[in-house]
Amino acid sequence: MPVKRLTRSTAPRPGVGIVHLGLGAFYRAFGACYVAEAMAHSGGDWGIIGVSLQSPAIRDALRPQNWAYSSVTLSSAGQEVAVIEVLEDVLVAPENPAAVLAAMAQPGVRIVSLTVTEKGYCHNPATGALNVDHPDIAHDLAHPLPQSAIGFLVRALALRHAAGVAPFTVMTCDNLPENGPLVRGLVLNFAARVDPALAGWIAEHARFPATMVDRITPATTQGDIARLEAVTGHHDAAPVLHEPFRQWVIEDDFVGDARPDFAAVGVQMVQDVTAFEHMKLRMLNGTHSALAYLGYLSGHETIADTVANPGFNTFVRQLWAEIMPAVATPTGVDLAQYAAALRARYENPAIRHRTWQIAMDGSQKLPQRILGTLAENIAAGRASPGLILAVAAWMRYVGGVDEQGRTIEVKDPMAARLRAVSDAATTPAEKVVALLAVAEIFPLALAVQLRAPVTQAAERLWAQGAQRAVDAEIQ
Ligand code: CS2
Repeated sequence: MPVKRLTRSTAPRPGVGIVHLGLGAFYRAFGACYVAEAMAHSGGDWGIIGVSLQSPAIRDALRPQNWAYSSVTLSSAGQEVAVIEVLEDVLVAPENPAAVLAAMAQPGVRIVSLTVTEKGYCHNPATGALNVDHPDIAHDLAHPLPQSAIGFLVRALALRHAAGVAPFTVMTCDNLPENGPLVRGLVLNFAARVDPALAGWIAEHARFPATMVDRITPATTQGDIARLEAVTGHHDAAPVLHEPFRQWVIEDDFVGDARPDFAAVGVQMVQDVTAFEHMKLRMLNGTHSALAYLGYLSGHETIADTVANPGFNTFVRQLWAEIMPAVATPTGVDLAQYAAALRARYENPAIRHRTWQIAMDGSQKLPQRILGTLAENIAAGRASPGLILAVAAWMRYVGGVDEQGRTIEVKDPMAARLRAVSDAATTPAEKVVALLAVAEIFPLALAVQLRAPVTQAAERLWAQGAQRAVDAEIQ
C-alpha cells in the first residue's frame, strides 16, 4: 500500500504577520516552532510566508503537504514528532522577486526575520561593512528586483515608505556578533545609496532587534526521511530533525511592540543580548568549528563521533577553559554549567551533525567564533593553544586535500581564493603566512600576533596529523 503524504489539519488559519527569508532546516526547527506555540498560547495573526532565496526544493517538497512538516526531537531516549502548521506559503525569490517584495510590503506583515547564514549578509566578515563589490549587492543597487537579502529588505521598505505604511521589524536570527546592529548598518548603507531620505526614515522608524538563537539542527538526509516514514506511516518530504535543547534570547525592540507572545513560550525577552550572543558564538560555535576542522581531518564524520574519541573529549573541555575567560557571563548563567551542558549536547548520539557541514563557510565564521576570543586572550596574556591549533586545522582544511591525500569538498564563498593562496605556498609555514594575509578574515594586528603560534601548530599538524596533534595538546 502506498504511504500517505503528511497532510495539514483543517484548523483555522491565522493571517500572515511574518515573512521569513532563508527557509532552511534551522528556522523550521526553531523560530517557526516558537511562533506556532506563541499563537497556540496567545493567538495573533503571525502566520509565516517563507522565502527561499536560492532553490525551489523546499517549496516543492512542502506544497503537496499544504506547508505542514514534522519537527522531530531526537535524544538517546528516542524521538518525538510534532506537526508544525505555521507556514502559509513558500515563495522562491529567483523565480519571482516581485512576489516576495509584494509579500513584504503587505501592511499586515510586521516582522521580516532572516536565517540566510553568515555569507547571506554580503558583508566583510572582519569589519562588518557592506561589501558593495559583492555581485548580488552590485546587482541589487542597480536593479529594483533584488537577489540578496539586504536588497529585498531595502526595496520592500522603500515600497512601504512610498505607500505610507510603517516599516517592519527586521529580526535577524543568524549566528553573527551583534547581529541586530550589524544588519541595521548594512540596510542603512544600502538604502543611503538608493535614496538618502529612505535611509533616514528607516533609521528613525524601523527596528532591528539583536537575537541569540540556539538549537542544533543537522541537514535532513534521505535516510532520515525514510526512517521517519517507517515510524509514523506518513511520507513527509521535508521534516526537520533536531536536539531537545533550544534557547532564544531576543532584544525586546519591535516596531509598535508588535510581535508574537514569545515570552509566553520560553523566549527570553531582554534589553541587551550581547552577553548571551558572545557566550553562544564563542563557547558553542567556536568549539563546533574547532571540532569540525580537527574532527574532519581526523576522519570523524559527526560531532558526536568526534567527542566520543577520548582525546577530543578532553580537548574540547580544554577549549572551553581557554574560551571562558574571554566571555562576559550573562545574568543568571553559570559558564561552567553551560559548558557541561554543551558537552552533553555534543555527545547526543541521535544527532548526526556532520563535521563537513559545520566546516562550511569558515571564512565567514572564524572571526566571531574563534578570532575574537584569540585577540582578547592575546591582549590579556593568556595562552590559547587549542584555539591556535583549530586555526591551523582550518588552514589545512581549506587547502582542499585531507591527510590521506583525498580531495576535501570545501564549501565556502572564498574557497577558490583560499585554495589558490594555499597552493601558491609550499611549506606549512609559508601557507600560514599567506592565509593570515587574507584581510577579510584576519585583521592585520591579529595576523601579526598569530604568525608564530599558528606556524608552530601548523608544523605539528602537518607532520603528525590532526588526531595526534590533538592528543599531544591535552594535559
Ligand atoms: C553550527 C551551527 O553549522 C554550524 O556552523 O555551528 O549551525 C550550530 O549547530 C547552531 O548555531 C546551534 O545553535
